Amino acid sequence: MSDLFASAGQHEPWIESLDAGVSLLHGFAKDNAAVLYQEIIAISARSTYRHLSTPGGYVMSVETTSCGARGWFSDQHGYRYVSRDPISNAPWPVMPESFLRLAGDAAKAAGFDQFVPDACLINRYLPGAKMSLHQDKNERDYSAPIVSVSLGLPATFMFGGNLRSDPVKHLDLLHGDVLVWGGVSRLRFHGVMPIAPGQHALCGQQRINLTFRLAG
Ligand code: MD3
Ligand code: FE
Repeated sequence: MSDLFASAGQHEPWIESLDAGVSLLHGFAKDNAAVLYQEIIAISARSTYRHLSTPGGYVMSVETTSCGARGWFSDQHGYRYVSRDPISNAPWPVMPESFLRLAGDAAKAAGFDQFVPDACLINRYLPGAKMSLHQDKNERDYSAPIVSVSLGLPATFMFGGNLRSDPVKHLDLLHGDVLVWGGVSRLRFHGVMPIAPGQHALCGQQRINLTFRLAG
C-alpha cells in the first residue's frame, strides 16, 4: 500500500544530509514513539521534570530530567553531569533498551558506528518554552556524535556555526525526527524557537526531546 506512494517522492524514514556531520533522519523514531513515550513517563515518575537554573541565574523555560549513568545538571555553580538525581539523591533511572537501540541505530544510519551513550537528557517543552543558542561542551569526548529525538509538537530548530555570531539556519523538527550531529559539526551553536501551542495525538500539549550523549 505505502509502496504505491513511495515511488512518488521521498518516504520515511529518509536521511537528509544537512551539512558536514549533520544528518536529519526523517521519521526515524516514529514506529517506536509509543514505546519511547511510555518509557519517558516511567522515567519522569522516578526522576521528575524540573526547571534548572543557569550559572547566570536564569531559570530555563524547558523542564528536564535524565536517564543513564550520567544526567545533565545545571545550577549557580555551572553546567555538569552528575551520577545521581540531586532531587531524589538516587541514581538516575537506567537507560531503557529501546533508547539505547534507537540511539545506536540512528548513529549508525548517519555513519557513526558503535555509539553507546551514557547519558540521555529528556527535555520537555510546553508551549512557549524555548532553548537559547548554545553549544554542548560539557562532554569529555567530542568524537562521539549527539543523537537527538523529537516527539510531540513540532519545533523550529536553529543551527548556527562554531561562533555565536555565525549566521543561523532554521529547520522544522517533527514528531519522530532524529538529528545526528558529529565530527566537525559537534560544537556548532544551536537552539529551539518558542514552541507554538498545539495538541499532539501521542504526547498532548508538549514537545519532548531526547538527547543522547557520551558524556563521561
Ligand atoms: C547541534 N536540546 O539539550 S537537540 C540540549 O531540541 C539541546 O531540546 C535541543 O540542545 C532540543 O542541549 C536540541 C539537537 C542538538 C543537540 C546537540 C547538538 C543539536 C546539536 C550538539 C551540537 C550541535
Ligand atoms: Fe544543546
